[in-house]
Amino acid sequence: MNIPISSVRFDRNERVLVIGLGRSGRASVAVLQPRVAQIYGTDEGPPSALAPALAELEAAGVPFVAPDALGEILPKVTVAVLSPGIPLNGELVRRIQAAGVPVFSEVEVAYRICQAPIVALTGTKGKSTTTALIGEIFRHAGFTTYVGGNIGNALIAETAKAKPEDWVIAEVSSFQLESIRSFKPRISCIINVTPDHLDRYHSMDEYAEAKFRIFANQGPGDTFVGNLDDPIVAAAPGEDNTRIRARALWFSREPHRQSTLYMRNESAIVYAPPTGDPRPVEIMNVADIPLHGAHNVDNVMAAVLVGLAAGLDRTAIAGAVRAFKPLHHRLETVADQDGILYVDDSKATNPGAVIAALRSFDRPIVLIAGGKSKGTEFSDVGKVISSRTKAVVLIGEAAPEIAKHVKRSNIAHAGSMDEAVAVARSFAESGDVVLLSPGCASFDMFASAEARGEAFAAAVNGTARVR
Ligand code: UMA
Ligand code: ADP
Repeated sequence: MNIPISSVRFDRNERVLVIGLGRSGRASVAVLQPRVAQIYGTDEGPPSALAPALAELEAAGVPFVAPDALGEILPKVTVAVLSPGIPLNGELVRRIQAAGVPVFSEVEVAYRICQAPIVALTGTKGKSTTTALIGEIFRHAGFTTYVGGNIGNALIAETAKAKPEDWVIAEVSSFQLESIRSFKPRISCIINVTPDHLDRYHSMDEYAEAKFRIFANQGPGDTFVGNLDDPIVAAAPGEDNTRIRARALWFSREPHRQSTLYMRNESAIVYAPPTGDPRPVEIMNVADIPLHGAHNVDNVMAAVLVGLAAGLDRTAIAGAVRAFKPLHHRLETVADQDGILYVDDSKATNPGAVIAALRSFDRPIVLIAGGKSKGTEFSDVGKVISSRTKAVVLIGEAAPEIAKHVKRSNIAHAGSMDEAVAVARSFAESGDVVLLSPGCASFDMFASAEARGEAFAAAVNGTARVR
């Protein structure tokens, strides 16, 4: 079957196979079922884990086809929608492609059905914080705004609701970008590219290339916003400066000839308009940012520059930043007991995020780190742990590997979060911070990074949190 992929419109001509029945796949089924001629679902997960998804499909009258029975339906399928957690080069996807079925990521489909302009943001760390902040900025400026994607709620469910005059703010991961075709955000943004997911990518180059797909389809009417201080992002335009066809706007922590937005004297965020009156304009004071750490100034600058690129009012932008509430599990203070601050940074799932977290405190730190490694090196973070912590309590599979790179600091090991908190508490004194910033995935001990953060807060407070 040879279908011109640019013409797939997800209408009554399509018979769709949804691959993966987690959040992304189930949302795809719900949004596409009323639009297309036929929809099927498949998933490689064990039946026990799939029970809720199968019940949902059955109630909606959507057939589930086990991966080994796909041969029977593939000749009828015109397009497949892929969940981000399923690798593009895995056996299942290759079998579907070999049958002549084009495979699109859910984000591509979300784009094809979307009537509103899209802001798409990627990066290794800071995506959710910055995406949520951009959402608040557009809301403050008076737009009906839909926020979704890797942040948790599938993008397709949001783009399906948006009207042409609204905005959609999308957090996109490298996984989601791997199988886009025509996805073309009005504004794209890359905040940083540091080592992560090296259990899925062969090299940093391959990982960065997946992120760079965010601007691949953009043209002169679009804007790219990038972090000039990040060497990989700054190199995105390529040696001959032709890879980014959109208008490129940069932000940096120091004033720079190329920067449209920068920090002045570490105290103010300043806009240097790229067109019109070139006089710099102060947007806000750094002290008014309600988030810890220099990395969050990068996140704020990214969000502010996206707002400016969309032509939003400067006062509305600054007001939204000042009113922003930090997201859960990102340097979130969960208790202040006997002068010891307990901070949940469970979403720090790669070494770069731990470095950013350790640099955010000017008080002695007792760190809880470890979990399931994603194939990253721990030597750089080991040096920062050695210089900035008084003790580190290691948990999970990566504990021995991290321990190898820690010098000088006290090292302890724990088999559970309760034990880790008890040991950390024994090292801490009034004026210290006990920081959970794992630098690893959670899946060796917990169902998710969120569950790990909840376990930390419960161990600290002696009880589960009620939200
Ligand atoms: N499955 C297979 N084969 C596989 C892998 C998974 O059949 O090889 C099946 C599983 O049995 C399961 C389903 O696929 O039933 C899960 O799909 P999924 O892993 O894509 O997860 P979803 O629940 O659909 O959530 C996805 C994103 N997950 C991943 O990218 C791994 C969520 O990002 C996202 O919030 C959600 O869509 C809505 O957009 C999470 C994530 O960990 C937070 N992202 C990574 C990160 O932030 O580092 C990239
Ligand atoms: P993501 O969605 O990319 O995982 P989040 O906004 O959820 O990013 O933040 C997750 C963790 O990453 C935070 O708890 C913090 O430790 C770290 N972090 C956030 N922003 C940055 C940044 N700009 N640079 C480095 N680390 C960051």
